[in-house]
Amino acid sequence: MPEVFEFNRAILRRPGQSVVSGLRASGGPDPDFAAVVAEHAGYAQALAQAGLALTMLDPLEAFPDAIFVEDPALVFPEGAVLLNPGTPSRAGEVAELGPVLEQQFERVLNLPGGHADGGDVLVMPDKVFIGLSARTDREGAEALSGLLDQLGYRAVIAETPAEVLHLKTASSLLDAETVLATPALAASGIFADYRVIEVPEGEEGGANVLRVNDQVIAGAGYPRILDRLDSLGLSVVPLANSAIAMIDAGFTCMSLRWRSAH
Ligand code: CIR
Repeated sequence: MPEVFEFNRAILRRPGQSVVSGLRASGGPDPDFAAVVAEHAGYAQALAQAGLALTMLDPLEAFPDAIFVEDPALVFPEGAVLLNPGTPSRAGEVAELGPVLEQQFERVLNLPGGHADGGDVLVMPDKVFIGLSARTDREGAEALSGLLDQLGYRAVIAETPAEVLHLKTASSLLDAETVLATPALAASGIFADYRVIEVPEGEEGGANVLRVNDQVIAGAGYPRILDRLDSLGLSVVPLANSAIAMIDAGFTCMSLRWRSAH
């Protein structure tokens, strides 16, 4: 049985010029477009080097945040889920991804109600956490829980600390038993069934890392997280992300990843 972090395919979307107007929770200046493009290309290259075949979608200038493909949708080997992003400017991204997912998946389910962002969904081997946030409401979380049940996954709905954008802004899967989490999220107790590695104080912004096959992609600007992951015996790929971080990017949200049988 493959691990939940074993993937052979991914969908990404190339940034268009409008990406510099992407949403950001704490204000702040626009990132430099060329720097965003370079960081996105570095990320794509890391996924390819980890063994994934990439589908690179064209930019969508009308949707500045469209590079974050794992918010309007989720994918599993058993099928894809089209969600309903919890911020109005991103709602139209769903219709753009629908036909792409219809081509790649036999089953594509639609969220029947409420709002949910893929960034609030953390897939563990035995369950799928759905975090309640400013983007994912209870109606959406419960509707998504029902869809996951149809795909054979058990969902657990959890609170997310108020100051974080998404559940996965503050937590990441490292291996089948281990999560990386900010102290605030760890303290909530939702990860009581797992080994929890707490992000060192001052590096909370680096809690979103991406385990993909035998590699862990992590932000190059978080030396203590990198050391900690390395000391766990993980093969760490540090990537520059200071430009995309200005529009609240995470490594998990910039691709839809799954294991395909063909
Ligand atoms: C947004 O606010 O929607 C984007 N600027 C960033 C989305 C990042 N996605 C994620 O953490 N899952």
